[in-house]
Amino acid sequence: MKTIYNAAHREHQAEYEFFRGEKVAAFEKFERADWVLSAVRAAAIGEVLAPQSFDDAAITRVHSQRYVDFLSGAFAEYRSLGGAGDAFPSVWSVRGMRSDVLPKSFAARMGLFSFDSGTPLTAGSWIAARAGADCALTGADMLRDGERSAFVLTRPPGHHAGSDFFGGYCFLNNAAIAAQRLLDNGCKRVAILDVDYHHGNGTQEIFYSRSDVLFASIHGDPLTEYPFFLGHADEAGEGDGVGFNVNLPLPAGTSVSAWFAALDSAISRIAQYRPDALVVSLGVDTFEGDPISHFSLKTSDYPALGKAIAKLDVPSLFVLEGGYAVAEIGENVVGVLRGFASR
Ligand code: OKP
Ligand code: ZN
Repeated sequence: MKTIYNAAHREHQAEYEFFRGEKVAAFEKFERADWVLSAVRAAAIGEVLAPQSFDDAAITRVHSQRYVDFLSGAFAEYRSLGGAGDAFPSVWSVRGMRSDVLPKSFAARMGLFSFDSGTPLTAGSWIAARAGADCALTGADMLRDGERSAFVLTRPPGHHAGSDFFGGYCFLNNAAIAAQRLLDNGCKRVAILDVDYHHGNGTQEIFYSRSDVLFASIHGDPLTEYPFFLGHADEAGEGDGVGFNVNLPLPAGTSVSAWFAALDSAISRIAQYRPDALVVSLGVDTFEGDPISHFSLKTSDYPALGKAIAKLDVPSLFVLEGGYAVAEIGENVVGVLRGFASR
């Protein structure tokens, strides 16, 4: 399996994030991708390629133009106002307030286009995220050109970013951008399987009223786990999308066998959908040693995940999402990719 590597990921380096009122080292750090790249090279799973470049038009298929316009210039604007360090939102538009009027204030637009204060916007966030979208688009085109699978090795992750908001360490939704590209390249139906510990609220939002993308996610129950406000089992889609959104929330502390049972049910639903291509939002924060998550997969469990995905026998694009146990992230990701290849 070939890897498309986002070398620009290092441009995004958050100085810190907040935890219980304290500044702590950012969990979503550049070493994550470095470890995955070393593991991909050490396992010799296939060539490592640089992305092609694409116009913003491929991104505004899923993100709003006003969001892309804001985000691409946001850090420069922050600096021009005298902002020091990374930028954080501090005010949000909630129920009963307007989101259709674009405020002039920078602070107000930071809030309009985000849903948490846990996603530092740094000098290089746009460069890194934009290059990640190019990697996702390159991967989608590789499937069109006949590859059976490919791996998008990028950070920051993407699945919490929605059509017009950032959050959860995510700015551009790489998996959604790739899924839309697969449709634009001729696929009739694309499935997205999200196995990250956290619910992919951005991906769900983007495709919630559509039947041409099936979104299936296994994640920590939002009653107790981030992103809290989406990811419940009764969210089945709306309008044309009814029946094409599948959430399988599991309580924090869920056993490995219960997790794989949920995977089986997600995979059966995807098989029944008969997709022309599959995008996997591959977070390995389901790992027992993950510092911010509460499932208990072991390194030796990850090949079985890849094998189960391979049984679908559909061209598959793996896109890196979370995974914060830095020393094990590479081996866990490569375990999935090798399991897939060995089917
Ligand atoms: C992104 B992805 C920990 C706070 C956690 C956000 C978690 C985002 C996870 N102190 N805040 O889904 O892995
Ligand atoms: Zn996650």
